[in-house]
Amino acid sequence: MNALPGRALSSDDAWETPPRALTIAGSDSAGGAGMHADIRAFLTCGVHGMTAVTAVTVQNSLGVKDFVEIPAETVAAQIEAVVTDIGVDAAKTGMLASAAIIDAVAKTCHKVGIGREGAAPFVVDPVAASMHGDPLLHVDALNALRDLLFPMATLVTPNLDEVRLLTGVEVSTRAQLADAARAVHALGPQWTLIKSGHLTEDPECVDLLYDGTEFYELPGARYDTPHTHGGGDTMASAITAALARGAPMLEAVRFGKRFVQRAVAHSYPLGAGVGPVSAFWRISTTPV
Ligand code: PXL
Repeated sequence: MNALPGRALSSDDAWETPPRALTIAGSDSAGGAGMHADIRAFLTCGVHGMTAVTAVTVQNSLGVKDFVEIPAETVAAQIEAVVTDIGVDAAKTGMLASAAIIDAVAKTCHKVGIGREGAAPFVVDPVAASMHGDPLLHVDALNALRDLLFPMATLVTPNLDEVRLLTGVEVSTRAQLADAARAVHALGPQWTLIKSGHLTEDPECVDLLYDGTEFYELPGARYDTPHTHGGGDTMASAITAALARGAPMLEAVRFGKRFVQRAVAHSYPLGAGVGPVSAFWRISTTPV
């Protein structure tokens, strides 16, 4: 279970640079989701994490109160600064907030070699809203996400709300996941992962991966906890970390699924609302 796809980090590698991953995402002041979750997943997967911050949210466990966007040129400049100096083995997106930011991210990623035509795999998690339903993407940015980013993506990872927003396909049973996967795949990504966490009537949580030819079912347990804040971000980040370590897609997605399951099993309450999933399971919490 603990095995991580890709190259091993042993004590012999102590002075070796680990694989590098970039998250293009928003900050969550409560530390549960967004770039905070991404960096935690990267770290616990043995990957050096870098960030291009897109927005700063004002939130706690009860919801997102407000957010300010980072200027699109600054988002682009962050990506270019780190990739041209440090390099990148895989990248992912989270909250992108606006069409202007998506446009800048698409152009810059293309320029620096992130995405289907480039060397670095690109995981696009099409974050549209928080789990409380607070919007994290302007409605007029959906077209930009669909038209500019999806065709560049090595993998897209929508949940069922995002599938409905992006394609109009409604899913209420496990059997309909394949329709969702076909509809999302038609938007141009190389691989599509449909997450079924929102099928709460289903006793299991079976996600579906599709490459345009084959469907791969990813079975998993469904945990009875309200504390799932940051679950989608954590899964996409664990997949990105495995890709950065050189794992093939199927292995990386299977790893991401196992990683997020353990994180949900170790989720904890925080504040008066919804707590986060936890990457603590991968590290020791024994005091020094
Ligand atoms: O989990 C989606 C997400 C992504 N990014 C940020 C968030 C959230 C959910 O609240 O706040 C910044």
